[in-house]
Amino acid sequence: MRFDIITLFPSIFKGPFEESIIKRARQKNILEIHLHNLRDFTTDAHRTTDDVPFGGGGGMVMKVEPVYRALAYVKKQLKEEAKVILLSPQGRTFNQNIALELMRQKNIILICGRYEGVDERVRMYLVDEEISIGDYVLSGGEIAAMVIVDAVTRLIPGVLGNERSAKEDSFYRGLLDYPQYTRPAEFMGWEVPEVLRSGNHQKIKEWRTRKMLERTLQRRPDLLRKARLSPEEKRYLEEIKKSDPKL
Ligand code: 9D3
Repeated sequence: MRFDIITLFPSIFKGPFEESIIKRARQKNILEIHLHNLRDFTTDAHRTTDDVPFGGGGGMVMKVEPVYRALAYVKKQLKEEAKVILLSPQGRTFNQNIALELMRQKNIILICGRYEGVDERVRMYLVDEEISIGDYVLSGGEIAAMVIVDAVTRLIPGVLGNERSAKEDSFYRGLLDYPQYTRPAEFMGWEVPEVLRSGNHQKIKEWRTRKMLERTLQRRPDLLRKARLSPEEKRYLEEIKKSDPKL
């Protein structure tokens, strides 16, 4: 899978993309990331990427021509079609389902907005879809682009080791994780639940399932309404609700 990222600040990406899972995926050639400086696609002496808004008002607007030229440059390097995504506060809110959808693409071009906004013609004529990562104000699309690259990369087959498949991720099921512990079994008098040390794998599995449901019910009941539960899980959930009338 190949990502091309069009940004005014390519160096923001260098640290995060040279560590851990993304680094390994790039080394294994499962993932290719190409950074493009939008300023390199300007044609004027001042290398201008923004301008004042038509109609007046405050703030600057990202110009359409450099984005057009950057896209043309990237697309001529690709053998197949690319999905062009603009990161912007007006986009569809990113989630795990969108990550799964994007995983199916061979090429994704991410355009990172800056300034107070992007010339509307970028959206109208150059972009396939617009994505936001949530309802808070960022300084630009760069961190949002990193979020998308990270979430999508971990879904590509072969990126995560065998020990931990993407399918095990709790969000894949739409539920929160159960509590986890590691050694020592007791620290400062704080003990690991007995069941986890019992060696009874049937009991452990049931405990984890119950905790997963209990936590999701307490913290994210919205997720539970959407999750598909087995008859057994539904029974556990009813028991949890009965045992705590507040839930
Ligand atoms: C919605 C805020 N706008 C009010 C006039 C101004 C504005 C603030 C910040 C316009 C653009 C930005 C830069 N943000 C992004 O480019 C962005 C973003 C975000 O701010 N929040 C969540 N996801 C994203 S994706 C790109």
